[in-house]
Amino acid sequence: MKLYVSPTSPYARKCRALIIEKSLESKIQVVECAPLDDAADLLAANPLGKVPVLERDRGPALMDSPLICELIDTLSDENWIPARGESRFSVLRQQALADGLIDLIMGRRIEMNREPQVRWPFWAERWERAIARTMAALEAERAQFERSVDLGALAVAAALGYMDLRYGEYGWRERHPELVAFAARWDARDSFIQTAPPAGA
Ligand SMILES: N[C@@H](CCC(=O)N[C@@H](CS)C(=O)NCC(=O)O)C(=O)O
Repeated sequence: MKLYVSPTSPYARKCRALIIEKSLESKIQVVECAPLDDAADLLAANPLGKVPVLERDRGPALMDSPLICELIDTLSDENWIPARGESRFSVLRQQALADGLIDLIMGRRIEMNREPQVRWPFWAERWERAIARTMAALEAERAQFERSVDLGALAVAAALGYMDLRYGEYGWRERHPELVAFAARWDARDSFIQTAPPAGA
């Protein structure tokens, strides 16, 4: 199988880190690409033109990182997504919050990268408020994931890494010091060291 990624994509990082955590590197080849270049092989695999996308040996390619992580989780016995019950929904909910936080950071960044005269402050401010609410929710709910080693915790850690990469000026470590040790534990894992965004990205 082939996983198309970009080196800075936090959604792709979730999938790449999960592959490493589950020692599946020999089953899935990671292929780097630049989604904004609209390469033919990426568009053939994913008409949305987004990474990550997983090209399988059989069956259509899978897009959207939560779906790809579900597939990856089936490839070995050690489960990173509980099979059923409330714990399953808790992990998937943490992933949804984390992915939603990434969506907000990305939306804000796109807005802030526009020329000042075509920026629409309504959106940047709306996303900033949602980011602050989501960070507060993660801090309040940290007991549900801070000691866990599962996809929910991995996704939250990937989102915090993306805060560092694209919204460093928010200063999440100063505002939410209770989350610092959690992030540091994940940053020290081999899966996060190997998938860290390139310097200067
Ligand atoms: N919900 C998707 C989001 C994927 C996504 O937005 N990927 C970005 C890179 S971080 C992308 O490919 N953007 C290119 C584009 O929007 O055209 C997921 O979880 O995989």
